[in-house]
Amino acid sequence: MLASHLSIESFVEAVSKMTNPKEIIYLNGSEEQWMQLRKQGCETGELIPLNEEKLPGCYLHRSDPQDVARVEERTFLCSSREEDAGPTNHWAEPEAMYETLCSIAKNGMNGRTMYVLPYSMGIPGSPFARYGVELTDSIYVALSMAIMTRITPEVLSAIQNGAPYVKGIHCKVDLNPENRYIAHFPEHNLIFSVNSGYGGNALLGKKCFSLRMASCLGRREGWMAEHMLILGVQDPTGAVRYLAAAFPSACGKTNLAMLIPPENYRKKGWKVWCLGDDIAWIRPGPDGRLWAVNPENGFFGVAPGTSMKSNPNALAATRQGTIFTNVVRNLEDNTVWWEGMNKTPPTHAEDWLGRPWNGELSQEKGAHPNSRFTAPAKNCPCLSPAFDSAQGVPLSAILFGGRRARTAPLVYEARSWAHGVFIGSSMASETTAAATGAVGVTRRDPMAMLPFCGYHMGDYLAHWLNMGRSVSAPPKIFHVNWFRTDEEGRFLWPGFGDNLRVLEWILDRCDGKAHGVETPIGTLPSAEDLNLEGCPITQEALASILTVDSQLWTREAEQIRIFYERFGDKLPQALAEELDGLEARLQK
Ligand code: GTP
Ligand code: SPV
Ligand code: MN
Repeated sequence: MLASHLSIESFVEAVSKMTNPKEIIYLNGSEEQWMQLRKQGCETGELIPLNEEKLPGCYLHRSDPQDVARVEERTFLCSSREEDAGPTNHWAEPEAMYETLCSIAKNGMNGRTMYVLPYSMGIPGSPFARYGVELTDSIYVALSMAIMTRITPEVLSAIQNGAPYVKGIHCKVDLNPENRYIAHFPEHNLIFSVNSGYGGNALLGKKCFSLRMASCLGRREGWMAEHMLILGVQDPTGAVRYLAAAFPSACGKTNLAMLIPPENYRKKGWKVWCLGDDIAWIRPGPDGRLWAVNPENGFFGVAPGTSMKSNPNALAATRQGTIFTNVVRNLEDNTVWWEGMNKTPPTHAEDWLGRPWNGELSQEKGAHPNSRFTAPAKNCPCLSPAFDSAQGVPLSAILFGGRRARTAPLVYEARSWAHGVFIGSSMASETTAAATGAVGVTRRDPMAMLPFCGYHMGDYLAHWLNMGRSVSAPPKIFHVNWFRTDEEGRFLWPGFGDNLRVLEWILDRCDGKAHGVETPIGTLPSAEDLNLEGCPITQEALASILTVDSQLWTREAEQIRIFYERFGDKLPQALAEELDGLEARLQK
């Protein structure tokens, strides 16, 4: 299985010899097969059918209580040379890791069915599509992949006819967290995941393939695989311009991608179109711009906080054909609920663990903070007409951002592509529940790719610099922060739909139309430069989020210098110079 290419038949045979399933089923994407699987999932208890009238085709899944998020500590890059994994990845020697995994997976599918999932990331047959085959013993994973990727008979025949594909082995074994491994073998074109059934650990087309493996491919082939949403902003003239934005997990990508403009904007004809909420593959186009496609076909979104007020489009997307994971089950009408959906939690319900739960009386939260929905993209009311376009959309701007309670202002513009890469490389965010570990700790997360980059982060930053140099009209780069708080920890910026006010300034900057104020960290709008008609924010709060505190930033620069030391001589010289430049401007 370490051969970089195997016929699908040989791959299936080798894995079934090892894992010993009771049967093997090839899934070809037919509705009949999916129906059969849903039925079986209900019989095994993996799926709980929900109210057919209110939530047609929707199911609830409860994961193992110890298997509720990505496990970065147990995620490995198995390149033959340790230095190719770099200082920010866990590395393991490929042969040794492979042996370990084979011994864990030995007879691991005993008594279970092995499903063969030939899938495409991107439109099958398009030049940008990449194929994968996931072998899994989880009905939940198979049905989730059916939503998140494109599975068609054409993909299977292309693979049978020799098209390259990424091999994926996923085996639940006994879900023992101590024996959990998410391992990537980029040189062997293999992903091997054992003992988890959850999201990014198990839906191998997502983070494992579309980011870790694809970032390696992109480096070789001259494109980029990024943890980014893609959206189109339509202005009152009807023109649509496209942006991509990298925020770390649970920092607002799905919400921004499906934004509903504030009322005064809507009245004038503004509209936002969603192309993707998590992953972007970006390449140079013939016109000298960078073009982006979303390789996914669905949304694996954070449930808590999703409401008619915050994100009606996401909520609408979950009203049919959706699988909910680890949310509250409302027993009154067999529907679902989570914290932040509305102010009336069900009183007769089950929490994410399936225990009796009363939303008025229970002390504990009902839904897990990283509970999710897996919803088909086509359900989204604001899905862009360009969603199925094979060549993707041209990017006007790239945004970086994260959760920063202090330090980072609402928005600022990079001075150049290299400065933008510097901003992305040094971005930081407070950790969330999307990965196991402490929540709320500030960590540097270059381009929101720290857990997802498939090779040395220093080489990755060099690739970014090269990509900008390789095109004549690269997008402009900005940094945003919706998460500034006051002394009491309350958000200062209203966020959500009001974020369009920031996007408008950004797009006007791209057109050379908007005014900005130069500061040591980049160009900021002044309060007058933003359209704040109808915006619920005080002048005082606004002043505070549009200020650059040079003391805080001097400390920030010191911390970036410490972070950069980790990359040693792999740190691109241009970024070292950008840091020197920032320090020099701050001292002036
Ligand atoms: P992943 O799927 O993990 O990659 O997450 P994501 O980046 O798509 O994050 P998502 O949009 O699901 O948002 C996560 C959390 O941030 C939710 O609880 C949202 O309610 C909250 N959030 C999103 N946008 C904003 C905003 O503009 N302001 C504030 N205060 N919170 C926001
Ligand atoms: C994230 O954690 O960034 C996600 C969810 O989008 S997962 O698929 O688990 O990676
Ligand atoms: Mn994500």
